[in-house]
Amino acid sequence: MILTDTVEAIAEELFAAEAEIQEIDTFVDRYPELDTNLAYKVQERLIGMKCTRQKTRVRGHKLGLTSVAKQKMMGVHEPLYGVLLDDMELDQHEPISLQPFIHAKIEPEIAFVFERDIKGPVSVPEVLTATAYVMPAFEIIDSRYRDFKFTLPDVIADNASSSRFILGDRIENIDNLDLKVIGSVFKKNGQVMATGTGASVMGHPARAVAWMVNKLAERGQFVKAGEIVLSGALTEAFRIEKNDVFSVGFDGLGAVQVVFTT
Ligand code: OOG
Ligand code: MG
Repeated sequence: MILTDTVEAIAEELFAAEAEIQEIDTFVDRYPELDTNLAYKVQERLIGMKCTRQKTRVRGHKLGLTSVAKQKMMGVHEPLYGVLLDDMELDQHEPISLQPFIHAKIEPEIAFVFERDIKGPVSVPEVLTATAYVMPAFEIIDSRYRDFKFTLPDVIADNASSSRFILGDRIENIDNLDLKVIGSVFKKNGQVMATGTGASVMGHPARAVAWMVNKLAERGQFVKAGEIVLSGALTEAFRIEKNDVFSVGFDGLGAVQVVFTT
């Protein structure tokens, strides 16, 4: 089979798995040609299908596996990136139904928005000076793969397990905030599940952003002004059960809380 057929077949299977809320087998054994590079091509094709068929648009980008906690949890020791779409955003004040998910998990993140386009090569200080504002955030991830298990090319193809995201209030002035040392407390139903600091994310969340921007540049892509970038979970992710309430509080960034139903 030629590579464009592989890309098309994998993207179709991933699209259907999400639409039908059905977990599927990973692809690396079935398509030995699926390496990281081809996997990003699948991701791009999958995003194209979603934009056309779901009439949605690109809203930003996400990083994944940028913390040791997440890399250990998933057994994948390299970061990756994916795309956020308009229809993935949920409101922090609306209860969230678990109906659309296969086996969703939730994780705390710091979100960035930039005042101008940023193209690689870019440094950490350049990312910070281009930042318009940051927000505390939750990401809901939902792997399309059986038992939430995958290799790096599989999870890249699956748009980095993207499913939904929830943003807190904006912090416009980050000059007096050191994102590296801010602490976060992640709670489920009032109980502390995990804590983290900005430094958990590749030493500094802006370093994760710079890493992605530089990777995007290799593919001729960039982050546009106004797009949202999720810099990756600070802690491990937790499985969401019906009626769970999750909150995350960050020093100096405020908090986000989300309530799930059935
Ligand atoms: C891959 C996505 C990881 C993060 O923030 O680490 C991610 C996964 O764990 O399913 O979004
Ligand atoms: Mg994440």
